[in-house]
Amino acid sequence: MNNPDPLFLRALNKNKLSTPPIWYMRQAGRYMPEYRKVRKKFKNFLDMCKNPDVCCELAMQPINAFELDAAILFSDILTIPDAFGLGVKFIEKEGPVFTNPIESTSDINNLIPFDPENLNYVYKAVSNIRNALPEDIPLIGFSGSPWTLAAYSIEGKSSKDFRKTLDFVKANQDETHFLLSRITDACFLYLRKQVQSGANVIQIFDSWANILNTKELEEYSINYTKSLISALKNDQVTSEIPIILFSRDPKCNTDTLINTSADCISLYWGMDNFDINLAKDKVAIQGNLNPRILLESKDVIKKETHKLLDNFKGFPGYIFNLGHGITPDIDPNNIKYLTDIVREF
Ligand code: 1CP
Repeated sequence: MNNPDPLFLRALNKNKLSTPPIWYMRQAGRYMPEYRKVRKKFKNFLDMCKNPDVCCELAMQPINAFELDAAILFSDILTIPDAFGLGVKFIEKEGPVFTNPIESTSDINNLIPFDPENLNYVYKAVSNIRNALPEDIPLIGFSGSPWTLAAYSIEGKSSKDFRKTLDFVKANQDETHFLLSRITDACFLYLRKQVQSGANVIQIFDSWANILNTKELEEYSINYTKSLISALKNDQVTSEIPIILFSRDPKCNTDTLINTSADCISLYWGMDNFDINLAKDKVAIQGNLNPRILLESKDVIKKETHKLLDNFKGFPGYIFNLGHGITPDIDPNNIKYLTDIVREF
């Protein structure tokens, strides 16, 4: 990318801007009719992710529809567990289901080595999307956090409380640490390859940080996210790439998130315990409109969005986004409306 100064990268560098850059978590997805049209052609969601041309088309859909300031790779965080041989399938209305989840300590000890080449389809999608994008629109590559990937791998599916995972972790602490370090190494190699293929920014999704108490969060999640970020910051290929950390409603204070050395913290909605004054000049901030607001009237959307923008006004390095992903029930016209009112503010 030759343009020195895309708005999104300026915000990630903690510059004060009159208009924030805008992108949305799950900006490509089921709420878009053009997505559903492509999705119909594939029975298994992961088969669609394994087609780099289709991933490129899907990543471009929200850019073309809403002229957003950043694109995100179209893929999924569960590509890594799939590459570890855990057999990830997506079942309609149920979500991801693993055919070989981690059920015992021997499953951890017998895990096959992670080969980043098994995910060549992802790197090809990255380079296709980078080639399709205008030069001044950065591309975000991503992975799950080690903790979130371990939680899915042990639970074997999604869950409200990940009870099975938490029981397993308590009973097998050393092996869990071994698993987390294996996944951390895999995330590093995977993200490095994404950057080599054209990703300009990295986002790490710790979507299940919320199920851990403060002590567990530090021990099983933050520690490994920190090592992943440190490995990326110390590698020649990735050292200059801004890193965004999304941690879903974590039970920790602001400094704990800042001390991960992420360049930007992506806030879950309603994270009122996060102190933006402490974050100022240390990290950029992304977020955090409650996506449910987008099911309300235009008046409510405008009122809540203005409230949020007032709150972050003048913050050096503010990126407009939602507090979590766009859900399938959201009307794309409201995404257009939201984008317009943020730019007009
Ligand atoms: O059938 C379908 O059409 C599948 C719907 C879908 C889509 C569009 C899934 C299944 N994943 C995705 C794409 C996706 N996932 C992207 C790229 C698209 C974009 O953002 O524009 C990204 C970045 C993700 C990341 C992802 N996958 C996360 C982290 C973000 C978050 O929402 O917290 C997580 C947790 C997943 C797992 C996942 N993927 C899909 C489902 C149904 C789930 C399980 C969610 C759960 O446990 O409740």
